[in-house]
Amino acid sequence: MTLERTASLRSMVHTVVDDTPVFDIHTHLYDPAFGPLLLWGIDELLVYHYLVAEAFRWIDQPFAGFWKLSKSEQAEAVWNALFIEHSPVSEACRGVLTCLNTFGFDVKRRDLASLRAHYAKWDTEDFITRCFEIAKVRKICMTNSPFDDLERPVWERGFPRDPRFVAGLRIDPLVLDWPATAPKLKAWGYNVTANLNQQTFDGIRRFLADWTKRLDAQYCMVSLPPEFVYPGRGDSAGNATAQIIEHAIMPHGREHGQAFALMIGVNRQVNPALQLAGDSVGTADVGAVERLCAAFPDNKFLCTMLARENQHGLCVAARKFRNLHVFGCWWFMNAPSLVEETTRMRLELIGLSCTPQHSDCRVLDQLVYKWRHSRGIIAKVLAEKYEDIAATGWEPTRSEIERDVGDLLGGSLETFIGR
Ligand code: RAT
Ligand code: ZN
Repeated sequence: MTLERTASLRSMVHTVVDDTPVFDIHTHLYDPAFGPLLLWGIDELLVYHYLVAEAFRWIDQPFAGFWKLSKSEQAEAVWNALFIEHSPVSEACRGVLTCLNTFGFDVKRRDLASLRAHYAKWDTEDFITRCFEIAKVRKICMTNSPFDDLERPVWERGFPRDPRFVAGLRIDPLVLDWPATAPKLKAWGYNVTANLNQQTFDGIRRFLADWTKRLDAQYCMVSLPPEFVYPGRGDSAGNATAQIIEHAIMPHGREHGQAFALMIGVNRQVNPALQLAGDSVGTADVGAVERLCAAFPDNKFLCTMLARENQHGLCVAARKFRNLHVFGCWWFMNAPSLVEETTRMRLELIGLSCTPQHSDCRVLDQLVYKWRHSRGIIAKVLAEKYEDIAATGWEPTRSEIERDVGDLLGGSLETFIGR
């Protein structure tokens, strides 16, 4: 290929990746019907737990003192520590600047008060539309937990759905802490006991079926610690997790054609004083995922792992099991250098049959930066791969590139989960 053709191929790939609407398959955003649960604005951006963890590296104050501050005071503390007293070079800080810059604010003024004044002019509905348009997001999947006391009553009441916000049924307490969860299900009218017997599994299945229907859930999701193994690990908690998966979630998934999404590798609350920012990472056992995929060939699994060390093994697992779809560069993996190496490795090992990224946004505005940054990396890696095959004479056409990018940005996942 001539240099000119290479440059035009590259620019075509960037254009297509920038312009293709994405289905963001995992976020913590909420349908506007949830009112204050949908977070947006400069203060929410600043108190994002990714930033709070970084700010505490500088803030010389007891953790408890910080948590007693109002949200705007916390935001100011983070702003001062990470933007004013030091340059905001981390990915999470850069993300705030990408948002502000995209919204037309002059970031070089370094003026939090004027940023707040700008934000005060917007209303929620307009802001949602604006963020979706700028980020070119066609729909997002929420994280919806029946165990969340703020969220549950809204679902129980019912509301007209905003089609841009689809639901994901999140069930961590059910999978990880049956002793504490059994009484809740019982209180909600499900015929379960502390004993994991057939009657209990049937009750759990009814609970999953009811909430799947109520949410119109795209998939059922759990986050798991690095110690997660399948089959069970001998102690009672590990065994309960494995049994609930085997006897309730798997048959439920088959009955409803619903994929089970696994997010593996989070060590919860290694520093509880950091609250939501207090979770860490550990290397997990990819073999557990392989054994699940092998044991339940008629179930579909989505999987993302938190440790960099697990990314290669997970890709290889996807080469062995077509009922496994790898997605996202999750949380501590969502740093440009790691997204780039992971995306490149995935394309090299499993081609286009994966979903390179989800946003994990907790604040609506973040759609803008998370997708801008991710698209840049996906385009760069993809262009490199097309250039490599073009060197053999196999030059991809624009419509082939559009097809491929549509798949990477949510299309292949929709096909996989059948939604
Ligand atoms: O990335 C995050 O915001 C984490 O706090 C977690 O919520 C994680 O994404 C999860 O879904 O458990
Ligand atoms: Zn998440």
